[in-house]
Amino acid sequence: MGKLAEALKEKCGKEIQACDNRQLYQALLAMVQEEAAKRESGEGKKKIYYISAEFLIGKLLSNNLINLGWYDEVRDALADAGKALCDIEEAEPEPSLGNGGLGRLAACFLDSMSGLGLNGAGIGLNYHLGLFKQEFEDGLQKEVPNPWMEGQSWLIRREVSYPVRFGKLTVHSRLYDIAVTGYHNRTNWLHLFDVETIDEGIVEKGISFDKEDIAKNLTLFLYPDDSDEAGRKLRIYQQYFMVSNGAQMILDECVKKGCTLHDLPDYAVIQINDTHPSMVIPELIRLLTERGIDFDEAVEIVKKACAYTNHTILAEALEKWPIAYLKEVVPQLVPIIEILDGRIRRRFEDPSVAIIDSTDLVHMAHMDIHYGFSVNGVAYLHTEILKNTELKAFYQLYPEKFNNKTNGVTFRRWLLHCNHPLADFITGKIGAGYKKDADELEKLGAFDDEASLRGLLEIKHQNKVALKHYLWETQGVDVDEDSIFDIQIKRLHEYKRQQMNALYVIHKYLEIKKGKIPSTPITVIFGAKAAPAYVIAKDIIHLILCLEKIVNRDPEASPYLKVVMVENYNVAKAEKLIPACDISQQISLASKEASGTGNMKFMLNGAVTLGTMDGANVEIADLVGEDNIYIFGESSETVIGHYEKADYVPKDYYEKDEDIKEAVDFLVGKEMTAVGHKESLERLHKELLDKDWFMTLLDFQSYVKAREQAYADYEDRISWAKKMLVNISKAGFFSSDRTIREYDRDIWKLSE
Ligand code: 26V
Repeated sequence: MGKLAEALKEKCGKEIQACDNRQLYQALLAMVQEEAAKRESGEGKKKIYYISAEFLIGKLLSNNLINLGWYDEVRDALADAGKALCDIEEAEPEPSLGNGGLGRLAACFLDSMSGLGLNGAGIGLNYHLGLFKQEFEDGLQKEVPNPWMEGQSWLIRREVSYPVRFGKLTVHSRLYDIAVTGYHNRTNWLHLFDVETIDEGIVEKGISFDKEDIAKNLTLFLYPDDSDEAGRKLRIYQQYFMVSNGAQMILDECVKKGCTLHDLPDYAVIQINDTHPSMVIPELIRLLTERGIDFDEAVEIVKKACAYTNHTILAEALEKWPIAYLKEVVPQLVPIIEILDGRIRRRFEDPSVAIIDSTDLVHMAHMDIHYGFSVNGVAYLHTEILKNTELKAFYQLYPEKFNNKTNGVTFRRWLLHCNHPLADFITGKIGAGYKKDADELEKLGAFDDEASLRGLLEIKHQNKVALKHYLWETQGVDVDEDSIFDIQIKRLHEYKRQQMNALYVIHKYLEIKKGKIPSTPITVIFGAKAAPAYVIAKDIIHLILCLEKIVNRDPEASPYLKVVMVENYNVAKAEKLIPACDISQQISLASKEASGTGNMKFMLNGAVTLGTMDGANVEIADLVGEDNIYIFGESSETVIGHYEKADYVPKDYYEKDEDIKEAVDFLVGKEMTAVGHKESLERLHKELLDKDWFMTLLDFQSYVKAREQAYADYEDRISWAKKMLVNISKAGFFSSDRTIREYDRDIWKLSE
């Protein structure tokens, strides 16, 4: 019996065979935690603090086993006792501490920081119920709480607490840590702050609760509904609670290491992940002055320590808080923000760069740009748009602050863990070096002989069979493993254009009904949560659920076309869907998707992208070449031009194109209204015809054409497998290890 098997047996207090999966999970969790703590390292004077309102870390057991180098031994020891590690994984609840891309990116970054041995930590909040769990009821999304901390979890309670003052109310925090094991490297910590007075009992129907009772609700949910004033104020409470704790902790840690505070930038660099943590700037200034530093010097210190990442150009997502809300929630910051704003107004005439605008809104991003030393976008195109359009005035003031850091994903989770057959296949061809140095994947490109390509197809097939079983067991839908798996999984937002994908499904369905049968059957899979108050997004979910009913129940169409809407899409589901995908839908309106990271995960797992020239798709296209990607749609320049001229009229497209008219009108036709809610479908129909803010109809025909081309090309499996091979072999650039090295080289400079 191996060492780990012995240890596991001892931890369980009985034979492995005699334990159930839950007991084994808990024993393994405890063993991992002990080992992770041993690998903690305080090494490094300067430290990167990645502050983020979201860390979408996913399940941790298997990933930690891989990072510790324990995976194979534990899997084999369990197998010897008749147990399967994948069943034990099912016993682990998934923490849902993020909405989507931004939170998952933060988790990938932590993994890479530890894996590269960088001195770093994450700082965030410990939401008890996280993001809501999605259930489908009567064709609609229903939100229910998602408790994830029951029983033993990865959280380690620390004897660390800070006072955080909101006007007259002071709350005392409690720190919980989660170990971030590095791949064959050091352990860093994810610090999650919480309050002990949280009361899950105040949750009423669904996810509604008393938004005013701060001591009971502060860390109850991730981003509670901000469609009303109380919800928006609660967000400010959460954000300040996060940054005040973070700032106090950073100062304490630095002082312990010998920092005089005057030299804080030699000890700490703070990466502000979007604007949610922006109040860390005035908060640090406040704390530094409280500790005896002169105001002007405090401003200079903070300017050298803080760097800002922008993750979106959508105006509605760029946070602007009414100063009245800040006066109520964080009165101690308001005079500081006013001084910061005053200085900017005296320096620059242009009112568009002010922090507080003429309507008394505080522009959080403006504060970050003026009072931080770095501003980065998350993909080449996104950074260019920031410099030339959205943040042009700022770029002219501070060209030296702007830089690009194209996103990446951790290959430990998104290849080694989620796709064992593919990882083994690659190791068999090029050795294991790519696990540490993702650029080595390039070597795989040489294996384009027929036997290797058939090997790749076989692995994809195997993964499709696994997904078929999973979908059958979890949702009772039966999909054909020999069909094309065409997948769009991401948050639901109009700019991501799930509605365009749905219109294509309608178009295809109608073609099949007219007798035009696809050569290979098609399975269209969606997974998406909509923000609870985002009405049109929920209408789009309703549309997809209606199509699922109509198409799958139709005996004429369903042998050739299936629609699946995966319920409660989350990290664990992504890990099952991505390895099984043939076609990766990345169809946002050009200029709107800052980067996307799902696109990278799909490519790495051998899916071929069908996408617009948006976000990181542009870089994927550059790397794989036009034969290995399906690009369609108007360019970002054209789209930006339409917005500037306000000359896009969706009705023009509807009226002059029979296919579009037919697909759009299907929404309110008798088949749909027989299974769906008329009000919702009519609202969506009207939205598409009268507004279509994200120009679905503009790109529809070129989308159909590109999609048909992809399906036609799929018929030649060997040439398709070559496209898969190119995609995998060119994916090395999208390792978050590369991204993090660039952050360190250009922004953090930890080892200088
Ligand atoms: C936030 C909100 C909040 C208010 C309502 C509408 C709305 C719409 C979008 C957002 C996005 C927030 C920022 C975000 O998650 N950005 C994503 O960041 C990823 C990591 O950089 C990137 O890959 C995605 O393209 C980008 O959308």
